[in-house]
Amino acid sequence: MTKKVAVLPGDGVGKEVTKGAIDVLNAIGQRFNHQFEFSYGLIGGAAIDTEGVPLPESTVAVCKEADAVLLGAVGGPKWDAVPTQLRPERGLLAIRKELDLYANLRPVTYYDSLADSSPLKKEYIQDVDFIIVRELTGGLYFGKPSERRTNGSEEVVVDTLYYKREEIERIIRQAFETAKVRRQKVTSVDKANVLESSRLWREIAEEVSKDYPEIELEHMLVDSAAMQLIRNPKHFDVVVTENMFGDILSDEASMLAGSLGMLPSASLTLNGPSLYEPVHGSAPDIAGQNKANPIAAILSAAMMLRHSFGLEEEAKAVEQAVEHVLNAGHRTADLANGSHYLSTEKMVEAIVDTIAD
Ligand code: GGG
Repeated sequence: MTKKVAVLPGDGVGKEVTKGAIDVLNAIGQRFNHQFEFSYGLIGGAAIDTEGVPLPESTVAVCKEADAVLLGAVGGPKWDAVPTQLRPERGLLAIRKELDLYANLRPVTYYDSLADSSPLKKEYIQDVDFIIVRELTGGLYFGKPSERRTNGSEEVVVDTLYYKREEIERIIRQAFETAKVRRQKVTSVDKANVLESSRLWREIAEEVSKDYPEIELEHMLVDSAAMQLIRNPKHFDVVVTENMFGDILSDEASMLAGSLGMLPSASLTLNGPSLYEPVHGSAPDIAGQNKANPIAAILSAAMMLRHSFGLEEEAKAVEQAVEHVLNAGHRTADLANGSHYLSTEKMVEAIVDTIAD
């Protein structure tokens, strides 16, 4: 099988971790006799520096010609003074909109050998296994108006939480479809005691659930969900929520897995290429130091094999190789608790060698 992968390394550690994911895809190609062809595009600060915009048209074209997209990370203090509409993060939002990547799947998996890396006690986190299904192309991050104004002598700001019914329905349907092949439970997270958008969200969740009688649906307010994720994370199977709540809750949930460097994601569309990226950002404090954890990017590549190419055995081979190296005691700096750690490249090498064995 030959597949075209568009690679958007972005900024900071994005470049280092995407390189690791490509090495792993090539190792999978060798072992299972597939060919991955890589083409490259600029996004984020790297694109601002050379093209003056965070998402050049040439990058969109590279993505649309590919079977899937692998993205690193965007952002960094270098672009802090850039106007909001031109910030590196705008590139991320724009590519999501361009490719209609409405469903962001963020699995949170517990690795037994990483129990000591989490600030939480092993008894709370052991066997945690849930997935956050985050709506990715609507809500506060996209609603208009989003601006600063002066109202007489007052400076005011406005952001708009806007959703169409069909946007809510399709993400909730995705959550139920995801739950079908898991433990058959959906937790719909909202703020229905305050927000009108959440009241509609809840109504639609109830409507969609009628098509899935075998699946349990519960509603949870986002503040309560933030607490329950720490208090009783094993309670969750599939968590579905709007864009900003999902962004915040998944960073919180990463602590259950030991580090943000462990969380992969898939951003799925119904038509065209889907996109795969680590949940973490560009980590400017360690960029260029060969110190970043490449596992989130590598596990994102595994999600690409599964969701875009239907290569389940290959995806499992990557996930098993990651588990194997962690069980063997290999750690990057974020997981090492101050003791000896591997560089990004050495961690990639350990995973590639395991796949090749
Ligand atoms: N790899 C993900 C990344 O670069 N994250 C930075 C960021 O600004 N994320 C916001 C979001 O995911 O909505």
